Amino acid sequence: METGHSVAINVVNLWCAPFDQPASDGLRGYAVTLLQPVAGHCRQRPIHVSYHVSEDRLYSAPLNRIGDFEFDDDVAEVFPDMIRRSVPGYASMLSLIGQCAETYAAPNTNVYDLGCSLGASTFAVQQHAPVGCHVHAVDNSAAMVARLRQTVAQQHCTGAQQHCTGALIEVHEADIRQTDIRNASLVVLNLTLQFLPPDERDSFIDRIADGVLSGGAILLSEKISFADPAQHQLMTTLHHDFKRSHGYSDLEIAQKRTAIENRLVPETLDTHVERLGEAGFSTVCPWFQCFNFASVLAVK
Ligand code: GEK
Repeated sequence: METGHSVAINVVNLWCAPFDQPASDGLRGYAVTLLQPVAGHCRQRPIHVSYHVSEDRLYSAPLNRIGDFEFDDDVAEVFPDMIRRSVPGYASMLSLIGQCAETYAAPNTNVYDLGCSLGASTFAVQQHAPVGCHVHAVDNSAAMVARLRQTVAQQHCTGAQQHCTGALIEVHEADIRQTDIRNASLVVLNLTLQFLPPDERDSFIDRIADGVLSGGAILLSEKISFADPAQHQLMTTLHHDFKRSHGYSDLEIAQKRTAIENRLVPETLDTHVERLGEAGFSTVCPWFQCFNFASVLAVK
């Protein structure tokens, strides 16, 4: 892969494909190729935005005190590298989000990407969403939102900058629990529900379901737990092996685990499927699982 501003990788790959060579500033680089919709036909004209993302070394040195994991500036800086090396199947999840947007995102409706981080899912949606569809990217991390706003501005695809003829992206710094969901053809929760307190999840999903149009969908990806202790242990071991094979040391894995255990509370796949059914989604279909990560498509 060449370095520079015109590396032709698409928006799904961009979160997964670091440059092979370090950039001139010594940081590992990511090529960001955004595909500008042209006159309603998405994916016709690639535009290129480049920026650099540091390698995730946040837990590589021994820490005296391991605080709770926060989506702060340090995390936002390394986030694409962190998620690529931590979530098995992340690229597949993004790819299906794009495909679902093609199927479900409708003109004159809203699509919500709740817990958007740096916008990987947002851009996967936007590439496939039709003209007249509003893509709302919501996150309560100021560090994530600031970076995403910058990327969106470079892409010239906000409502304020009318160069874009496809789906418009609106970025909101907000708590997803306070976000009004209405006229939604698609809601994406890609690895976000797991960060809400478990006792708030039922009512949160109920509220989303109320805002989804008939025939609309929710796409939920989560880290999952297993009711069977042997299965849970096996999948946890394989997940840690995955992280090790992507360059994390045992110390990094252990310290990150301590930091995140109070913040990320996984539930079983059955719990998610039942909750979505009870919220009023008529077809609830797990479509993907890779070790202890799974994704469910639910259609209203
Ligand atoms: C992706 N979807 O790349 N309100 C708003 N945002 C929240 C809240 C909340 N209550 N709680 C957590 N977040 C992305 C990846 S990351 C997943 C999502 C991960 C946000 C939080 O700030 C973070 O940006 C995101 O949810 C979770 O497709 O780090 O494992």
